[in-house]
Amino acid sequence: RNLKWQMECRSDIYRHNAQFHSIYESLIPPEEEKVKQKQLLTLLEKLVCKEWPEARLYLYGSCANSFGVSKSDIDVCLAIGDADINKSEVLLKLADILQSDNLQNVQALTRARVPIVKLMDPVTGISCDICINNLLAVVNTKLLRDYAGIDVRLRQLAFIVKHWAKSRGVNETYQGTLSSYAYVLMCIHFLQQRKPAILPCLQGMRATYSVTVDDKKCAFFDQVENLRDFGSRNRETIAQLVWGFFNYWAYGHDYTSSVISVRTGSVISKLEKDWTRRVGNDRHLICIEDPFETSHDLGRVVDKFSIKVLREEFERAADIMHYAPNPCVKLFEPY
Ligand code: 3AT
Ligand code: MG
Repeated sequence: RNLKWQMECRSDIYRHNAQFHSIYESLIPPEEEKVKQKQLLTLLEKLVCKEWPEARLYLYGSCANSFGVSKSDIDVCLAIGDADINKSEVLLKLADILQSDNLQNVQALTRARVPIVKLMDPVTGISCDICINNLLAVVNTKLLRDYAGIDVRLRQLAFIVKHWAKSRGVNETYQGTLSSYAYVLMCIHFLQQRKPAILPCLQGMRATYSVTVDDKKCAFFDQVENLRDFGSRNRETIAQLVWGFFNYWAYGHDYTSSVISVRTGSVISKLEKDWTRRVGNDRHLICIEDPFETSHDLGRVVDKFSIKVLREEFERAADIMHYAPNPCVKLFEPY
């Protein structure tokens, strides 16, 4: 009877794994979306160059970090060499230029935390946010993309986690839950911690890429095509990793004293970062260190109410992965 039970468990594991795989596949954006994004970027470059010939446009965020699901908006950064420009003026000017070229819903949000121009391109149907000189975001986009190039399980895990977070309403920074960027860092960190590790710590290796942005040195190993075998000694499947991820954030993480750090590939202490008490609005109830802006805690948006929501959601997800007969359905049920 024991053997029969073991066989049933094993077939369940295979079935769940196949289901997670097909959810992942269904979230990957089709190639024609990439083509349309390029088309819009080319149009924007043409318009911007007329006014600022030296300027450059970079894609960042999920359309460029390889963690974008189908039908995402695109994030664009306008890099104008001059650091002394008045961002609001540039944004208003930019909005003017775009408006007169048939782009729709053009809006300059000059007072936002990250000031942007929003627009919708009626030809491709793509919505887009353009910010100015936010080069740190362009560099962290590259770091995420490079990690994704090492082991496909990162992209699989992050797609499932992002899909879960959106379905459960815990991907809303204005409501005190976490950004997509924070969730991807949590996935990278988790895979750095597996035994054997599935991901290395790129910032702890010999730097093959190095730039200085806003006086911060951003350096890491980026020849990831040489790291394709890195995780091969670890044979964990995507279903096991999804379970492990939620289990860690539900029952394994020390919320009182720990900070997760992709930069060091380890867990570090709140004490060492001086993140032990509330300063202003930063409560540090869940601590996720930004890989480059190391004084920046991506969990700082979380307050005493939303931490409860988050932790209950992690526990719910872990318990579903453990006990539910059909975790792939239950996990993503709308809240
Ligand atoms: P979605 O698919 O749009 O949900 P995304 O990866 O585009 O995911 P966001 O729209 O939240 O994520 O952010 C866009 C990019 O901006 C991602 C990252 O490169 C940068 N970014 C976001 N939040 C922060 C932050 N708090 N600190 C530094 N960079 C950030
Ligand atoms: Mg985005």
